[in-house]
Amino acid sequence: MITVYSDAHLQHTGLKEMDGNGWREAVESPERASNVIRVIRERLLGEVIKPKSFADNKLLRIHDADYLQFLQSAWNEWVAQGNTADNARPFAFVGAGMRHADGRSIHSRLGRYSFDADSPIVAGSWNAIRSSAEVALTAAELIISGEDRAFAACRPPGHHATANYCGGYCYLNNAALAAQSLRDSGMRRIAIVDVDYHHGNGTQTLFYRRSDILTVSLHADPADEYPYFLGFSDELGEGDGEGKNLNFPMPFSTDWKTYSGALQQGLTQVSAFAPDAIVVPLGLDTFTDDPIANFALQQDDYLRMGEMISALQVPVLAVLEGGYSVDHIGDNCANFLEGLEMGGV
Ligand code: Q9C
Ligand code: ZN
Repeated sequence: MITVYSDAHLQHTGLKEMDGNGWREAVESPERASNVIRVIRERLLGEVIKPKSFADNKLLRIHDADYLQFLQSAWNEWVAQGNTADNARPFAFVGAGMRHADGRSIHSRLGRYSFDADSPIVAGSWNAIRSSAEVALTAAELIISGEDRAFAACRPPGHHATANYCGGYCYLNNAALAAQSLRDSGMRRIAIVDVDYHHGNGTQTLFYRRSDILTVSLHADPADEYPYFLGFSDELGEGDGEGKNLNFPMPFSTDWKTYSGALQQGLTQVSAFAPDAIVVPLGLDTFTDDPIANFALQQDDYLRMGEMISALQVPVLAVLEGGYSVDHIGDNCANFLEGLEMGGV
C-alpha cells in the first residue's frame, strides 16, 4: 500500500498544552508521525510518496474562506500585535449570548475560531496544517485512480476540526477533505469509520445533514471524556442525513472484546450503505498504554481491526489521527495497515 507523507509537519513543533496537572509539552508531537513513517519503512509496508499541491478551492469544499485566512495569518497577527509567547492560543471564547464578532484583536480571532485551548499555533503551523490536508487529498487521488488501499500519514490530525473551528490538536479536517474529494470524483456514497479514541465531532458536524456520507464513530463516552459535548448515541443525523450518523460511545477500560463487537455492528451498517469507498480516521489512542486515553486495546488488536475493515471488500483510505504513545504508535499503525492489506478488493 502506498503511504503519503510530508516532513512539513516538523514545523508544527514546540507546542505546549495544559491539563489538570498544569502545563507540559504537548503530546501531539512531531515524533508521532516520524515514528509512524520509520516503522512503515522498517517493515517494508510499501512506497512512501510526497503529497501534491492543491489549490484553495479544494480546501473550500469543507472549510470557510475566513477560517483559512485566519489559520494562515494567525501567527503573524499574534507577533505583530506584540504577543511574545511562543504558542498563540485563545483565552476567551464565544459563550452563551455573545457574538461571533469580526474582531481585529488576534485574541478575538483565536477565540472566534477555536472551541478549546488545545490547538496552539506557532510560526510553522500553517505550512504543516496545509501540507497535512494535501497528504490526505493526495491519498484520496490514489483511491480515485484505482488503488484499493492508501494511507495518509497526516500530522497535525483533523477529525475534531469543523468548517470554521479548530480544537483537539486539529485545524483542517483531513479525513473530511478526502471524503469530499472522493465524492467530487464521482463516487456516490462514502462511509467514514472513525476509530480514534475520541469522538470525531468535526467530521460528524460537517456531514450531519448529508445522506451521501455515512459517519460512524467508535470512542470513549463523551460523558467521561473529551470532546465532552458531542458523540452520544442519540445523535443520528438530521434532515437528509437522518440515520446516516452512528456513534458507539464506550466506557473506560474497553478492551478488544467489547470494541470489536461495536466495530462489527458499525461495519454491518457500513455494508448495508454499500459505499464506493471507506475513509478511516485512524487514531491509535485506543492503545492500552496511551498517556491521555483510557481504553485497553493491545498491539495485535490493530491487526484484527484492519482485517475486519478489509473484509468489507471496499477501497479503504486510512488517515492518521491521534495516538500519543510515541514508543508504540508506529507498530500499532503498521499492524493496522498490515491487517488492511489482507483481503483487499
Ligand atoms: N489539554 C486527537 O486525538 N485533550 N485529539 C486535551 C487538555 C484533548 C485529542 C487535554 C484531546 C484531543 C486527534
Ligand atoms: Zn484521539
